[in-house]
Amino acid sequence: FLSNPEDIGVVAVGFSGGQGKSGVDAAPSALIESGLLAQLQNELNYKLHGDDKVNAYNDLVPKEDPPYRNMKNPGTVSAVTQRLSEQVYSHAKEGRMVLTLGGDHSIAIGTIAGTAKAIRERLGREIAVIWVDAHADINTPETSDSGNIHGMPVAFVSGLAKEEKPEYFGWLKSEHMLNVNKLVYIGLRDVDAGEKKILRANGIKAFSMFDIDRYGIGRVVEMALAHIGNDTPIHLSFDVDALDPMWAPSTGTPVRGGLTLREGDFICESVHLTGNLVAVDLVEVNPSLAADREAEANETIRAGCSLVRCALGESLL
Ligand code: 6HN
Ligand code: MN
Ligand code: MN
Ligand code: MN
Repeated sequence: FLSNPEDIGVVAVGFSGGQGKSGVDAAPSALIESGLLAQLQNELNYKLHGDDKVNAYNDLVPKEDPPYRNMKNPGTVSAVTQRLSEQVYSHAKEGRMVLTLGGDHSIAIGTIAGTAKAIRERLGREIAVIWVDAHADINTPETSDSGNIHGMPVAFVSGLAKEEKPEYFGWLKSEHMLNVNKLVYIGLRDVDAGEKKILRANGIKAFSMFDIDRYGIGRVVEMALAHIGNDTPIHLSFDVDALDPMWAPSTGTPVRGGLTLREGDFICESVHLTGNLVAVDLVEVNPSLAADREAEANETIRAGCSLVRCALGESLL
């Protein structure tokens, strides 16, 4: 194991500034109230470290945060992800697997930066990232139509989007960065034209829903893991919108034609089985976006909990 098998650092990130819809900041408390951390502790026998109280990071929100290079809330997202990167780093450098409950997907700038730095220092290794999502989240500020930073985290953390100003992600240094050769996507089906160009130009490995229909989830996960290589520390960043809206309706940018819950769980189980998992993000659960609040929000929360438990080994017999 590349992390202590029994220790998990938990970071609950109540943050929605990477996109425009409120409610995604309420996901960590909803996941925790539904019993997720209790299950990890009591049923899967993990020792949990860190806060089960939710970070709101209100102290980091600047008085004014005008758009910069077309990005919305750039100062806020930069400051929050920088602080988050330090929190994740401090768990990962102790050898704990890190579980981050988001929040919108912009927070992956912080989680990946923190894991990458800690694993470089502790193991002298580069991490790999498995990004499970309907979207590629690799817009640069210039290619983005929306200006929402949750559509840009991969560009920043891989250095494809460059910025010097420390208050606008210039705090990201080479030790925080992800090598795009060690990135693999699963579940894509809504990729912007500018993002497709970026994926092609950089030869980034991506398995879309087409590939899943064509090869089946088993082969796709096998190919994804083969691309990363044996024995590589893995950071799993799971956007709940990778799942079909049938399973995860309460999310900010749902796209039909997605993964079944079983396919999502299978990805998580397979990553667990490698023994190389060092960090998991679960993001974009938004309990307030539901046509029928109770039922749809609860379904989405249940799906999110299932994914996390599978990544942490629940289905092992
Ligand atoms: N997410 N490609 C779109 C954009 O605004 O850049 C959607 C991004 C969605 C981000 O779901 O984490
Ligand atoms: Mn998404
Ligand atoms: Mn789109
Ligand atoms: Mn995403």
